[in-house]
Amino acid sequence: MGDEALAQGALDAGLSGVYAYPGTPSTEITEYIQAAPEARERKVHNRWSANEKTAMEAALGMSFAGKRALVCMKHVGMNVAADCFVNAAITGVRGGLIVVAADDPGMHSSQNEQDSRFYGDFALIPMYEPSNQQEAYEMAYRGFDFSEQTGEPVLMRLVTRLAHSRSGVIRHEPQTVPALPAVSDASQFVLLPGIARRRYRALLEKQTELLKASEESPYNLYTDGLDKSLGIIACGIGYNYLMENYPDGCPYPVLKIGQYPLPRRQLTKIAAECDSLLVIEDGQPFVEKQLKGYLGNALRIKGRMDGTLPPDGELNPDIVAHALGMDNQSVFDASPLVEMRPPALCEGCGHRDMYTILTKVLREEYPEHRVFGDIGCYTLGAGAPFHAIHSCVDMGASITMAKGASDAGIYPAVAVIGDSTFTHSGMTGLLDCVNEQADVTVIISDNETTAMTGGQDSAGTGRLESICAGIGVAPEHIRVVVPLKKNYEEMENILREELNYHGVSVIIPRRECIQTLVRKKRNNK
Ligand SMILES: Cc1ncc(C[n+]2csc(CCOP(=O)(O)OP(=O)(O)O)c2C)c(N)n1
Repeated sequence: MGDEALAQGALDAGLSGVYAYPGTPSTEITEYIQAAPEARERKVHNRWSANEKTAMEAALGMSFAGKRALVCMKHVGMNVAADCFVNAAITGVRGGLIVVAADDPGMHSSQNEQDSRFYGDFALIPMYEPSNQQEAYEMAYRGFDFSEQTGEPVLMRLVTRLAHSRSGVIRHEPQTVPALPAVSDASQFVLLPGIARRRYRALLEKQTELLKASEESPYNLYTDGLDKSLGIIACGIGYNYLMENYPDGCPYPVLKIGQYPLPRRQLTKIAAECDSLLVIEDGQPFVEKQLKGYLGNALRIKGRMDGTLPPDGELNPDIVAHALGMDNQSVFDASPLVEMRPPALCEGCGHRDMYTILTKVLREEYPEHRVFGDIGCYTLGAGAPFHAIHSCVDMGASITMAKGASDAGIYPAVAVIGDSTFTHSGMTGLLDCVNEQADVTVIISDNETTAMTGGQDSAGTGRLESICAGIGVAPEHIRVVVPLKKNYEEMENILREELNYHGVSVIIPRRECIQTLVRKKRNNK
């Protein structure tokens, strides 16, 4: 898998630690390192972090100490890590630091399809975008050196189709990298305004060096073509989608982009040679927009913005063929044959019992209720048969949205959040509730794992009650129940009591995820 190739590249480059919070399609990078014998032998750090921001900060700390660190997250994780991420460009790094953002064009398992390349551009750091698994390996293998040379973190952008598809990969000799000395003049990392201004100017000056590196990069490849009526700029996996349509070579000049900032020299060359340009990029029109700035409007630029390619969703070889006036049907369309099956909670899942009681009590006795949901398996409570939640926005938003709605007079305001999401970013919202004695009922549906992404460890397992008490929830309003049919009456009573209490209460229905339970039983056998 692209994820695994990247992980192996990082290991072969002398990685000292991976820091990550699970998120599709990035999860398998960390899982691969967790399972790798060489990671165990070399004691490469590989435990899950509480969220993407803590992961990013820990990796920066490892880099500060002179060692090579990898941070992995899905695209929306970049929003969580952004504060440290953007400032890490200003502090710079010591040990090589690669930040992986795995984007999900087409939203296979995400709530948006934002393009992480904007983050790299915003932070003014170099970026890699592999077009295949081998490049994912190469970029990780060489990226730490590049990060150490430039003194900057490198952002590596993947997309789902590359992260999760498979190919053979040729490895290089594993490197044994002596750790660099830790930063001794720590003022580099002390972003007081006087230092930050100086560092920011240095970062701006470094852009010339980064541009030169892009222009000389083997990942930015110009291939000439006879037909100059069109020039094609193909980014990352977009290059694969293009070349699948031309097994004998593309008739048009092609500029393959795998490294940013955009290589100005090659862009000017292809623009000067061709009558028009087509930009093929998965995600948002990141390059297409910049081209209009580089090249002005004199040249016709086609892509997602002028409708040559669709403005949203994942690209594929057929969509690219269509944009080029060809009618290939290489992708088999199974939709007429397969009935749509919306995802649903597993049979035997504790979230089901929680929703059974919650919807029963709320619908029968509190018709004005609103339930603020969160992100995890329990988001499936939005669908049939429960139709139980009225919002799902971002990780942690259930508690804080319930608070805001309660502040605005909604009663009862209920939040439903999972255990991993609670420790990811729900805890701080709970503190806001406690500080204002908000009238909210928080249900932490605890299956003792991070189930949605495949059952990774959950940071607060075994400690949720003490965390809530530590935050200041009154101990008598922290209620633990076992969500099973035989306990329905007790669950109903507890829910009613806490809904009628006009302060902060936390109900924790706790029962192990049915999937991890089955897996454990199978492994024990
Ligand atoms: C910022 C961000 N990071 C990661 C994810 C991926 N993700 C979706 S749900 C989830 C965790 C859910 O775990 P938990 O809250 O315990 O609920 P469960 O799935 O176990 O019911 C993760 C990591 C995401 N959607 N957003």
